[in-house]
Amino acid sequence: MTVKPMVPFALVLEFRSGKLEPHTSRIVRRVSDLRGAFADSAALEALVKDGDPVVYEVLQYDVPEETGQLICCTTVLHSGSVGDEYFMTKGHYHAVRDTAEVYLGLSGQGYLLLMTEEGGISAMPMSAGTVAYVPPRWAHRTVNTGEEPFVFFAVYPGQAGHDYGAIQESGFNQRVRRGTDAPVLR
Ligand code: PAN
Ligand code: ZN
Repeated sequence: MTVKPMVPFALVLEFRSGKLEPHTSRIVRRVSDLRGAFADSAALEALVKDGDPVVYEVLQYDVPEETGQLICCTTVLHSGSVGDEYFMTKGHYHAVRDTAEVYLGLSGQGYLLLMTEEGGISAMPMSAGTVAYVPPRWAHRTVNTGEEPFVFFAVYPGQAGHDYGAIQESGFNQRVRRGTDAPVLR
């Protein structure tokens, strides 16, 4: 069997907006796509009725989903909240658990929440210039705690895949809420 070699390529990443050109896929997640993720489901349904705003977008340059490849993408997580809980991503484990990921903060601010199936727990604040390492086996979710979009770039192994089901069933072991003067992490 002959493997067709890939051609090198360069992409243009706009740090402030997270615009990645070219990209081959764009995922848009609205409040209605995050049913079950936020504690206040009545507040969520009210937002869905009131226009179902976009919570985040992911721009990705797809390469073959196989060992040896690296996938590059940006996430633009908008500012907002459902009840007193800040807008956040669905969160996932990688389907192939032994795969890591690197996040690079580009603009805005937020938190990266992490947990393991054995009850491990971690949270790190992120802003422009933060390089966060997600080790293999750690589920990860980001939260926008600022008034501007929270934008970050990510690189992860081609074979990783995404397992959303485990988080949908068990939930995440941390939440970030709007406090009187600062975000409250619990
Ligand atoms: C990121 C995430 C992205 C959206 O690219 O996929 O921020 O979050 P969800 O996938 O949890 O909806 C990543 O971690 N990729 O592996
Ligand atoms: Zn990931």
